[in-house]
Amino acid sequence: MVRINKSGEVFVKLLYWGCVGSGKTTAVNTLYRLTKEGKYGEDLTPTGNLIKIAMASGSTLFYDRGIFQSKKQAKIFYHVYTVAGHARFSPLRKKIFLGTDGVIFVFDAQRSRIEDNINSLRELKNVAVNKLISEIPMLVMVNKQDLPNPMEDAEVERILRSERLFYPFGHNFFTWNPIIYETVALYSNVQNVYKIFAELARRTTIYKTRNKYIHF
Ligand SMILES: Nc1nc2c(ncn2[C@@H]2O[C@H](COP(=O)(O)OP(=O)(O)O)[C@@H](O)[C@H]2O)c(=O)[nH]1
Ligand SMILES: [Mg+2]
Repeated sequence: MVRINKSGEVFVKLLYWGCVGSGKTTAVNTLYRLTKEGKYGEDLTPTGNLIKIAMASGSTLFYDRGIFQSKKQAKIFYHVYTVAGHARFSPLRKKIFLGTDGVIFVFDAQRSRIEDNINSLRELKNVAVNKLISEIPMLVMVNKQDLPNPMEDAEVERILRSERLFYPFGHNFFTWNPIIYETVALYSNVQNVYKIFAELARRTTIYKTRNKYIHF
């Protein structure tokens, strides 16, 4: 939940979720580098360093966490987390999800990973108990577009529809359907990493206002 302290600072919690190895940590690393360099006139600036708690393999052990501050609205801080994707860390993911204001689901675009992606998506749905899209904005990365024969956004949209995470035209939530971004999280070849983050931040702010006045 968005928290505000006495001096009016606003804290927003955003989460990258997805199966092990889909590119969550890489995406946050790249976001950190892009915003730190500030080459592209991004609104965000990182405050402090990224905290990464990893196994020897480089795989996330507990979570990664970074804090980004908005330059335009200096009182807004985004606390960004990634979950550890290994199946055995399911209880931990549930804890990290608590209080989340927005989610980026990271699909691995490699076809060999379809089942892992879907299992991870189902776990997220389960943990979020019907709040995705209706109360918690969600966007989707189809990551690793630089690898051969990647899954495309239209294919992922079909999966979201069959998981009931994509509302039909005319539905109240239609305009809040997840946007699906084809991405490359690697800094060297980056594609859409900042764009998706900025859109999630934007939606989170709108949802906050909306949820205050509109009850579902
Ligand atoms: N080719 C390619 N590799 C990627 C991309 N994103 C991440 N990776 C690689 O995938 C592996 C797992 O990435 P990581 O960020 O640790 O995954 P996480 O488990 O979701 O945090 C690493 O070797 C990354 O370098 C991408 O967009 N393209
Ligand atoms: Mg990781």
